[in-house]
Amino acid sequence: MSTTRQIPRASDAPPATRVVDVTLAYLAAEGAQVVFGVPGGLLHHFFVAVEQHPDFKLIVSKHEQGAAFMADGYARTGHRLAVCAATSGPGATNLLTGVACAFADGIPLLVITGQAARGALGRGAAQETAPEDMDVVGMFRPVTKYSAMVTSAERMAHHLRRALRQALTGRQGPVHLNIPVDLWEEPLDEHWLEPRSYRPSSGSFDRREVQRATELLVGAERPAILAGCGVARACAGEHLRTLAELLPARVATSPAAKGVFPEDHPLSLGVLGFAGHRDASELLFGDDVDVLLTVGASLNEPTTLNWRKEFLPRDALIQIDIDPHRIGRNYPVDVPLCGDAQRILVELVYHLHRAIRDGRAPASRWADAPPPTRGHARYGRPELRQSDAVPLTPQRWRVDLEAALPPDVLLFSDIGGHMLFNIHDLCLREGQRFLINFGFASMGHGAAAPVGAALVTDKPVVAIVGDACFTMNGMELLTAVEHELPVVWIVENNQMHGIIWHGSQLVGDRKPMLSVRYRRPLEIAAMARAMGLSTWTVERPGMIGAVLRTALAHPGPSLIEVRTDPEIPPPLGERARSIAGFETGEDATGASGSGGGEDREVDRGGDDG
Ligand SMILES: Cc1ncc(C[n+]2csc(CCOP(=O)(O)OP(=O)(O)O)c2C)c(N)n1
Ligand SMILES: [Mg+2]
Repeated sequence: MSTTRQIPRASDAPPATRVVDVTLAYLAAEGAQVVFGVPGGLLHHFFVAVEQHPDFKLIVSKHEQGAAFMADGYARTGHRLAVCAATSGPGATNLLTGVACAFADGIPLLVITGQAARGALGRGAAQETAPEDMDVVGMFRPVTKYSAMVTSAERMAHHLRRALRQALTGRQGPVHLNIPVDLWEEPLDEHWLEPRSYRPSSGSFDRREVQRATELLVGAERPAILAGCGVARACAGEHLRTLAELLPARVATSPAAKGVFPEDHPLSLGVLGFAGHRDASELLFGDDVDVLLTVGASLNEPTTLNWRKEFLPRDALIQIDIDPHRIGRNYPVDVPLCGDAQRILVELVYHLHRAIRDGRAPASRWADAPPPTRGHARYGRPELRQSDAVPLTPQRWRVDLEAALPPDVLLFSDIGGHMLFNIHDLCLREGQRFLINFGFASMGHGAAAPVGAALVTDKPVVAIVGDACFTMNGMELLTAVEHELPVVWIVENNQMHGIIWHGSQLVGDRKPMLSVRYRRPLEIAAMARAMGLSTWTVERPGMIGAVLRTALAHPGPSLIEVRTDPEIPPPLGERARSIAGFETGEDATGASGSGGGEDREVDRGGDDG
């Protein structure tokens, strides 16, 4: 293994002899050559170096939160590290929500913030956030895997390696380095660069436990699988499918992992939990399943509907997770498998093939059982899916949309009632991906994150966003216009915070919260046109398919405003029941013996479903 490789640089780049050059060389070695951020005096040298480097691209967002969301979209889509950067003080604090989202979902980001010069710290320097005062390093600590201030040029490479190792090893996540402004141009000679010289590629697992899991799965008559986001993070969708088909086992996904198993597959039960499907809950909360395998699913409240104890199978629970803190966290496990989902699934499939070759046919009896429901009958309120009413029902335009979504689409969803309709009323097929910040559930992610995604993929990027989410980070559409990025935003305009309006009628005193309905109509398409996007407005059934195809064929970004009936409630019922459970202090786990709220406070591991 080489530890003395020279820093790679383009022939016309300045020699890598300063702190800033070494930093960029480490980022290049990790394949992170796009930096998202908003410049400012205390991080000036870094931004200048990024802009002038021929191999890097600087994307200046409209708000630092947008930069963090874009970096998140870039990392989620490209399965690699992404970088966001902001000046000290307000720039850094504006990043916080976006970084927290990445932390909750296990997305690897390097967050770089500026700091006053070392000699000026504590003396009232402009925007200083020294450890003894506003302490920006402390602010980032609870939302990152590592947060540190670098105090000398000699320590820079050490901190970079440590931060990158943390960000990209085990359960991934954001890390933060705070750099005093006088450090960037200091001389530094650094030769240690190859990622494999400072971090392992991926976690291992216990082979004996894999063999036990194989035995249980081969012997199961009613095996089932719950797939979570860990499957997408580990690029293990294909391996999951192979395993499910070999057994065969019926498969549900968590809400956030929608689509990691094709939802039109004969073994698919759809989504379990919040806004999920009846087939999934009847099977996984019923008493039929004898062996249940969970893969990269955190078994959080939305998926298990407040940790219902009926989730436990009759004979054995096998849990695969890269994060040891989640194994057995909410349900007692019979076979714990800690490690990378893809590697473990490869190993399981290998052992299964051997068992079959040795004459042991899997005992699964699903082939003789009635298949899971198909077509409109799978969904709640099928009559609204086929409705020709104007204003449009949220279900009907999604039925039309589904038929026009490209087979390799990256479909982002923002947070709100529209997210629940997306989870419930769309059927995602092989090759289509669903991306959502479900762990922290911050509004506005769907407006900004697709910009980062479009910079790292050639696949079509479509985002479904609510009108209130659009008003949070919609200015980032300008960033897409400036860089001519081909994202199609579909804004579902119901003229209000729909999930709050409908939710308020299900909890507490059940009175609708009037303030969340707009006092004056929001003209989304007009706002987007003013920003330079091509726009369309959809108000009738049967329109969205042709409009989407036109928008996708159009160069640069575009926006489709869909005007829907605000009175149709999203599938919120289960969530309302969960909240009611919290209010009465009810403990639904019956397994862990501790309340969900307390659990989540102690465990900083985040929840990406
Ligand atoms: C930053 C942030 N603030 C508040 C919330 C709580 N919240 C969740 S969804 C929502 C309203 C979403 O409205 P809209 O985007 O119009 O979607 P709709 O529910 O109407 O489909 C609110 C206020 C949140 N998740 N994130
Ligand atoms: Mg709305």
